[in-house]
Amino acid sequence: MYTLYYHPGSASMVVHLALLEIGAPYHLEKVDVPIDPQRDAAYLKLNPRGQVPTLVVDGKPYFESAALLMLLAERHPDAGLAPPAGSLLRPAYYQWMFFLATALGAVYRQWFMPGDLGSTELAPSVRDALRRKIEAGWSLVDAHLAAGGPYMLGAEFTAVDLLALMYMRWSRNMPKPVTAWPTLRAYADRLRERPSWKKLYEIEGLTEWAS
Ligand SMILES: N[C@@H](CCC(=O)N[C@@H](CS)C(=O)NCC(=O)O)C(=O)O
Repeated sequence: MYTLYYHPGSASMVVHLALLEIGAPYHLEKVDVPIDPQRDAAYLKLNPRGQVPTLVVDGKPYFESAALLMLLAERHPDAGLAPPAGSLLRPAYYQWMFFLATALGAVYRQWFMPGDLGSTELAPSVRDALRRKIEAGWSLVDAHLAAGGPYMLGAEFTAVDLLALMYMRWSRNMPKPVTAWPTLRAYADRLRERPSWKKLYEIEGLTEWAS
């Protein structure tokens, strides 16, 4: 039994999605963000950064959504979310996981949380630079899928697609949402048909960008 500390629609959603895809038993604990160090001292002991997600595995708490996703994929090989270690697709699996988490995930965080860059509102030049980085990331993914989809690792759906799906959703209110790229739009539509996505919306009470 896993325990997932989550906030609806946040970085925890990819971990939640993976648990649903795997069919593993889990317990949810909702966390209000930003956390209040006074009220949430107990949570800070689980996750010293005060962020979501935190996943408790075998009684120990861990953070970082992409790492948690890879951990779940490894612990449940029958779900087929990761190519086996040593297989031909394993290098591409690592490459895209880390690309998505760093070139997109970390930049989204700066876009949505200007406090990380020391201000309450992003300066126009910084905002523009972050927007261009995010769009460049999506252009690269779009070209990759157009050259050899339908999924990030080719023929088979994997955990990489779950991570991409969460980050694609985060673009929905940006100047150029992913649905503006035809290949990404078709990719997002394909992924949003998965039962895990619909179930996640029900459980987390999400509405926007359902399909
Ligand atoms: N790199 C981390 C980022 C986690 C993150 O930024 N979580 C956000 C929600 S999407 C959060 O907890 N924000 C509250 C805060 O930082 O105060 C991950 O992917 O797990």
